[in-house]
Amino acid sequence: MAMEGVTPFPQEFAARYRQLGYWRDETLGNVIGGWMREHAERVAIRHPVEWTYGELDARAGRLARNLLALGLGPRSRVVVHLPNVPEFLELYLALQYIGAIPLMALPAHREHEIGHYVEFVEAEAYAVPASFGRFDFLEFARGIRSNSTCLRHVLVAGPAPADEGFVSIGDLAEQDPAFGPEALEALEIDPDDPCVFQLSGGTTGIPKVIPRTHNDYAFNSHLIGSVNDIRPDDVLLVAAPIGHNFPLASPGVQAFFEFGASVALSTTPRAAEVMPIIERCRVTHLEVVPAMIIGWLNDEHLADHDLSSVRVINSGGQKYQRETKIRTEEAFANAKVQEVFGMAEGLLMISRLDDPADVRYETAGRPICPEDEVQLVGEDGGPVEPGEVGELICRGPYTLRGYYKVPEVNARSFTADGFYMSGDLLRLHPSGNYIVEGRRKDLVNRGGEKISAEEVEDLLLSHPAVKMVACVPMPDPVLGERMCAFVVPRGAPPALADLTGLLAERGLARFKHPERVEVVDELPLSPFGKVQKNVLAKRVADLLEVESLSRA
Ligand code: AMP
Ligand code: DBH
Repeated sequence: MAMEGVTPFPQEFAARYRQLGYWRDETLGNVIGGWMREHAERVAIRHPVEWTYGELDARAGRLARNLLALGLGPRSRVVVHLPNVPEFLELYLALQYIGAIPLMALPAHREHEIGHYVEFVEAEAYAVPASFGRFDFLEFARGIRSNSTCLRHVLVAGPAPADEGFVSIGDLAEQDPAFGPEALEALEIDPDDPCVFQLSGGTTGIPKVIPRTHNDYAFNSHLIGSVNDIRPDDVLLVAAPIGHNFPLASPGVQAFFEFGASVALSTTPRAAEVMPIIERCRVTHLEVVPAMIIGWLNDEHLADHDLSSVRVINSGGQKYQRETKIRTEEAFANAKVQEVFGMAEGLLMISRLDDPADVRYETAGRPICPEDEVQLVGEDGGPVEPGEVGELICRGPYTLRGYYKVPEVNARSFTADGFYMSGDLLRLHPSGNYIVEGRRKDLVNRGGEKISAEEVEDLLLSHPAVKMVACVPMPDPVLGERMCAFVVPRGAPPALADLTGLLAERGLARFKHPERVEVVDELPLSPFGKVQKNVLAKRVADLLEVESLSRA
């Protein structure tokens, strides 16, 4: 029986994906467990600890059985709110071994997001770091737990406080479990169940949860791993939030583990911390968003380190300009840039390392699987002429058929025949690759992190000085875009700090706060009465241009 709230793939599609050997009907836990045994003597994690596959697996196995003893098991939901620490990996494996479903929160998420996710997926456990940066995660977890009707356990990376229900992940990975290994073998886990809940950057007031199944997720990382020139002695640097689909599985940690290669974890993307790791661990692969690379290219630490080990740079999440790609290849002299056009919903496009330089520089690549069905459609839903810009719609063996538990959103996010409507505007290049031209969806792409305008507008409307509001992207040389709020005031116009003060109070993650406010008498409306956000985006872009000219 399909899990409630999860839209299954139609029978005939599932049968075809099986017949083609794409879906193996193995749980992700079994697949990963197989790699752990196959590569037992090799190094799995190089930084900040050095663990072999054998050690990582032994820890994850004990943790898994101790989690069973806590009452977690197949289909239990666990909100994972961890930075790039080794505990993330042991917990991810352990949850896969017991068929529990981690929801991949970002470290920057706060009350507004976490509180919602915990209740929405009815999480039984919540994982936080004992300490990380200046934010008090333990105090935060106490609040989340006391407000929750479902949460029973707080799993802590680092020492756990004495509070009831708080346990240390490291302790559970080291203590002798009550159950033997046979307890894991006896579990019944359906490979068509979700193995992970990814988050959509999304466009709705409430962020959407993406169920990725065991069958589809194992296939996803396997296939994209096969076009990344991964060799057993290679090392992947993980500096973006590890739970995100890109560093986790596109190709990410999952594909590197399949090859018996290693990962090096950095809790920050700052050049001062990352460059020494690249040098010391002889990192071969980077997975970055353009904003990260641009930050590095402008950082003095780059020149101080030997970066000659880097061969492959996957960049995704946001458009990566040709000039930046060229500068990147100058800075990392032995590396090729490969652009990934990805989405937590599934479909992955990538340019190939042996593509002509022009294709690698100009395009975002092409789908990784022959069964990825990709169409570019016009406003009327019909296909556009080759070479014309259209909205990307897609379906295939690792693309979701529905968001979790939101039938009304699904009704407008998918076509009648199950294509996911991405909201991205693309054009086909004569080489058969795609060029990203823009998007139709209402979000701001801030350095690869997507911010739903509606989510922020909904909160801002509760400010007494805000009568109407429209949040739009404004250009930024490093992040690509930042958010500007156009506000029609009620009474005295609010300052930016008034708005961000309210958002902070509501517990909205900081990266979603607008960074500029423009007070206006009215919002421009289309003949249908819809706010014309493109007009506002153009207006703020022009303002920025004038301001930069007057500074020059
Ligand atoms: P999400 O649905 O939150 O996983 O975000 C996926 C979205 O990120 C895509 O639908 C695109 O809008 C954007 N995106 C991902 N990769 C790229 C890329 N290489 N170039 C431009 N946009 C991208
Ligand atoms: O932006 C994304 O969501 C993304 C980008 C590159 C992604 O999910 C991925 C690769 O898997």
